[in-house]
Amino acid sequence: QPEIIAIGETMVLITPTVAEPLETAELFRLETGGAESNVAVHLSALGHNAAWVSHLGADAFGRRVERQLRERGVDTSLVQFSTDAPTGFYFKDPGTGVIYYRAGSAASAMTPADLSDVPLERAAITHISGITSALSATCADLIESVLDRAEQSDTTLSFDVNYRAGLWPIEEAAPTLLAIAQRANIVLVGLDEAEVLWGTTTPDEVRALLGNPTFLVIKDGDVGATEFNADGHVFVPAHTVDVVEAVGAGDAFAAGYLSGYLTDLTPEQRLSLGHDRAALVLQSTTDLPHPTH
Ligand code: KDG
Repeated sequence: QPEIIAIGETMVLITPTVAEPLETAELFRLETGGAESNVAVHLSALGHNAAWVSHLGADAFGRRVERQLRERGVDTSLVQFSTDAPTGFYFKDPGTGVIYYRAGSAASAMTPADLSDVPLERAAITHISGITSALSATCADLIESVLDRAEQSDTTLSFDVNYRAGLWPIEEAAPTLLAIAQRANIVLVGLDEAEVLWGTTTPDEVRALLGNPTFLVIKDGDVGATEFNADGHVFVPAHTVDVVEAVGAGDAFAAGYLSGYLTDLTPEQRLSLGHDRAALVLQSTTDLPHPTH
C-alpha cells in the first residue's frame, strides 16, 4: 500500500540541455515531466513509498515515461496504457515558459471510473494539482471524485494550486482552483499565483480567502515560504541559488514539505526540506533532480 498517491498527467519533456532559447538551442534532452509525478519522484528519493496514477499512450513514449519513473523508485502499478490516445508532450523554452502538445492525450481522457482500483483511502497523503481540472471535463470530474473520497476518509488531501495559464481561461481557473483549495487539507500556492488568480496581495489575505486548510503553505519565490497552521504561522527563507531554469521547482518544494509532514518534522524543518529539494531542480533544465539526489 503506497504511503502517498499522486494523480495527474505526465508528459514527455523535451528540454534544451543548457538554458538556451528553443529557437537556437542545439542540444536537447528527452525527459519526463509532470507536476504530480515530479512530486512522487522526489518523495521516493526521500525514502517514501510513492505511487503515481495516470494514463499514458500505449506507445514508445508512454513506455519510456513509465520506465523512467519506475527506475526513479515510483510505484507505477496503477498506471494505465491507452490505445486510443497518445502520450502528451511539452517543450521547455528557458526564459519564456513551456509549450504543450497535450490536447487529446491519453491522460486527458481520464474519468472518475479510473480511480476505482486506486486505494487512496488507505494512503497517508493523496496529492493532486490544479492542472488536472484544466485538461478536460472528465478530468475535472475525476478531481471532484478525489475530493469526495478524501473527505470521506482519513487520507490527507494535498493540493498544489499550479495555475497554468496556457491551459484554460482565468475566469474558469480562478473559481475552480479556489473551490478545490477550500476543500483540501494541505494547500501549496505561490503568492504571485494567488494574486493573479484571486487578487490577494498578502499571505494573510490568502489565508482569509481560503478559510482554514489545516496547513497552508504560501511560497514567495526566492524570498521564502510561510506555513499557516492552527498555532499561527512560520516563515523560512529560501536558499540562495543560481537559477538555471525554474519549472519543476514547485513540485520539488512540495515533495520536501510533504516528506517533512509525513515524518513529523517541525514546520521550520519541513519548509527547509522543501527549499532543499527546490534548490536541486532550480540548477538544471530538467524537471527532476539528478538521480543521485
Ligand atoms: O510543475 C512543473 C509542471 O508544470 C511541468 O512538469 C509540466 O505538468 C506539467 C504541466 O502540466 O505544466
